[in-house]
Amino acid sequence: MEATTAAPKKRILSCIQPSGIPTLGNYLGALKNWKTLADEFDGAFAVADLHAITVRQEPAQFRKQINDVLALLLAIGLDPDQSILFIQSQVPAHSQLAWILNCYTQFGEMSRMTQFKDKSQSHADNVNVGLFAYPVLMAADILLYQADLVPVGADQKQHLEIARDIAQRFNTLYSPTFTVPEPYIGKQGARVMSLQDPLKKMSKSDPNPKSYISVFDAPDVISKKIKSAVTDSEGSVRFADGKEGINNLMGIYACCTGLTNEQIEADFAGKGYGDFKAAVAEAVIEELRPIRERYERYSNDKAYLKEVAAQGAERASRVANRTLQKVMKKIGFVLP
Ligand code: ATP
Ligand code: LTN
Repeated sequence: MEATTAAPKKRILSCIQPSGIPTLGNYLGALKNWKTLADEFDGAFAVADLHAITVRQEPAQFRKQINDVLALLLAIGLDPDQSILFIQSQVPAHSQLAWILNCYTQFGEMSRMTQFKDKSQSHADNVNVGLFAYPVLMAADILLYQADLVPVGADQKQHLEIARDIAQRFNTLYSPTFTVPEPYIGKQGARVMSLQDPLKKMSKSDPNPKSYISVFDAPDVISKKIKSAVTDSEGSVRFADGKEGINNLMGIYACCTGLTNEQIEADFAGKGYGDFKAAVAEAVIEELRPIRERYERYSNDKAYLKEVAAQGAERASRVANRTLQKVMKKIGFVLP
């Protein structure tokens, strides 16, 4: 019989910051796809806790958020035996490579990052060097694993571009060392907007909790928040300019049910916003129910979370240290 050698799967890597409780926006826009990606590719997924300290975190709360996000990765169906699931700070190579790459990154190129400009305005009292160097740490995350693909939302495109530039620069200066990562553009990731100001994206760091749905919100809380979502005075469920509140709810509904805008418009022709909002709430509750139930199981099992993190850190370190050693050798460090 003819031997068949399957091409190795491409490596895909993504991370999420434990900077708050993830929202329906994080879920529909990013996390929901990760399970599918983990089945198709060789996946590595991390809780980017080092990134999260670029803004001040309260220690007890921070510890809880890190565990919660790890529990959430399990709850969305990621399998720690299939993918590498880890906590970034438990793999020291991230900090080590980030320092090295800082020395191969120009002040000028970092100064052009729009997220830095935005965040230094919204956290004007704490414009720290970490906030400035954040994209270099992200480049280290990606390059350590020789990731071929990185699924990112529009807000992270510029950071991925820098990771590519840094990789190419290092490869040219020494010899091929890093895989140059490509953005992974999956099927149209939903961009979920704030329920209170549909011109702004739904964000877990929004001071008004009515503006977002957390993936762990109980059903009655979800219903209340959707009921009080800002709409318009027209009263008809259709997708159109100037109807951003309704457009957003239609987008959420479409993501949860798989219906198209045309089908939604037909289903709700002649019905009011009350009926529509009740249907959206029901769809969101059903979409999040299994995630929340599994999350509750995992988040209460601290011993299991610890074990998953330890196993993930070990597997991640093996890959990451290999790259780090290569880099250090090329630069001329004396290795132990
Ligand atoms: P913050 O709200 O604290 O600025 P964030 O909610 O944007 O953070 P991140 O951890 O930076 O959260 O993002 C994780 C992933 O979720 C990213 O891939 C990002 O593109 C995606 N994402 C975040 N908010 C939304 C949203 N409202 N709609 C769709 N995708 C989103
Ligand atoms: N900066 C990203 C989170 C992040 C990331 C990464 C994403 C940190 N390291 C590596 C992809 C690859 C964010 O805020 N969404």
